[in-house]
Amino acid sequence: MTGLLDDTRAALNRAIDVYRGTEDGERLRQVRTRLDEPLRVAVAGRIKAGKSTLLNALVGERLAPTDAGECTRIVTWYADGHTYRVEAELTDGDTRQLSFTRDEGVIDIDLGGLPQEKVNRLLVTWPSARLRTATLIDTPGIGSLSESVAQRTWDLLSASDSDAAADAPADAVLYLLRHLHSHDLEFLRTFHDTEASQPNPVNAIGVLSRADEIGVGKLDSMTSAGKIAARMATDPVVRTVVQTVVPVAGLLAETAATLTEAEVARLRRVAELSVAEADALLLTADRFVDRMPELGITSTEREELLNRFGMFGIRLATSVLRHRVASTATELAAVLTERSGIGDLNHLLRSLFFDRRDVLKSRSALAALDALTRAAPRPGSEAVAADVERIMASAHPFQELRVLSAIRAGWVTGKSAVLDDLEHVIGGAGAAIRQRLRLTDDDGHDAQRAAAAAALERWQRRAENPLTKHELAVAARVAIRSCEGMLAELRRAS
Ligand SMILES: Nc1nc2c(ncn2[C@@H]2O[C@H](COP(=O)(O)OP(=O)(O)OP(=O)(O)O)[C@@H](O)[C@H]2O)c(=O)[nH]1
Ligand SMILES: [Mg+2]
Repeated sequence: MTGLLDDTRAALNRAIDVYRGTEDGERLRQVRTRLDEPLRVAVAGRIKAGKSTLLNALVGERLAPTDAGECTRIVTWYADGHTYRVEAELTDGDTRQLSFTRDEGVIDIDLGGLPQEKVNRLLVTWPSARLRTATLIDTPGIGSLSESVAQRTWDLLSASDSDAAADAPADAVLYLLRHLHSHDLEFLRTFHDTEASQPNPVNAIGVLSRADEIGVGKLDSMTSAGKIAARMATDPVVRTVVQTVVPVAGLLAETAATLTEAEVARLRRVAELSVAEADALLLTADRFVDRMPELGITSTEREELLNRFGMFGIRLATSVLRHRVASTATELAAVLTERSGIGDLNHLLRSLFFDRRDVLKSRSALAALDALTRAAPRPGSEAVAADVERIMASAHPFQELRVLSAIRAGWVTGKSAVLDDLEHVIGGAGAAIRQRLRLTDDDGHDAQRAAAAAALERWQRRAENPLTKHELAVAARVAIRSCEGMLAELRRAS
């Protein structure tokens, strides 16, 4: 894996020489710096899909503004750093430091009179262990937005832009999809069409967002959401754009991460009611705000609870408190986190993005190089283009990603069990050996060795079988290399 990063760095160094003295040379140095920076993950989706809330849940702090405010319409980067700082990058190239306030953990950025359309992006630097693994990019919702805002979001997500080296797109994307919004599929389709030659699920995860609202906030909402997400994940269009779809109740996860004892005290009042009384009170949001004034929580406090938990969250939290499954804020937070689905998303982020950091980083850098050599050829740039082509064609991780795309695009066909095995072996469900071989944490070294050897034999047989279709045979050869790689890694570890 270090080999890949080293090769990429060497290609970048050559390109920096070739473009020395030009504006592009400076950009390339930025691309090189970026190789060593945290992965950049963008959160994208339609307006009000719950992007900012989910971002906050991932960081564990209420950094991104949700609901109102002009800042929700500006692309905002959240990066780890030593100091708390907010910087605006203006469309004319200038940067300006902005002031901000923090109230109950919520940060509020003051644009200082800057018109929102003059701001290219905001960069929020925030000391945070979570942001050390990945820089998170909050994007304005796509759909019913001004063209320029939508354009900026596209630029961010599309690596094929000729200015890619300058605009530095994200390395990976979380797409938020909402149930019953046909526009979401439209959105995915458009994205797919612009990159028709290279469908690319490899760096994207789909999130069925606001999952608690499915089934109108009933206590089994998350179960229904799980079934819907699983179904969405088999949709051919969805599969060409994202690796998988997970349901997440971002609001619940955000609130769990930032829960206060005062909030728990208020919820306890409801939990102390009889089941019948509580059920009647929690029938609708309006009832919850208006009924039972004797409860000792004001209607403003009730509205705040609604904003923080949603109806599902209030029902769940009060039921958990009543049954003494949890009694403190810490205990309740653990239950809410568990139920929100954020753990599953974190797990996917790790196996599909963070464990593959080097591949995704190299991929972004090579895409930038490729775009530059095409857009601005100059003496020596053909050699750079040749470097890029050689690395892309020969590096095994890229071959794996290509096979994964090809399976998802329907180019590689075969029995579904065979394709499923293939996807796993090449790392489609995670790059770790246990994930590739579908083993559990209990499976030790010997079990892994045996499974890898069995997989190698299986794929060798398929590759050599004259009845295997050409595309599958090509994919099988990549799978063989993956198996050999696993065996070599296991030998080194023993
Ligand atoms: N019930 C529920 N509400 C949510 C969830 N996530 C977000 N919301 C609410 O949906 C509204 C929009 O959430 P945001 O996080 O601002 O959504 P966004 O996609 O960032 O919106 P824009 O940036 O304006 O496009 C807010 O009122 C949130 O409280 C969720 O998981 N469950
Ligand atoms: Mg937002």
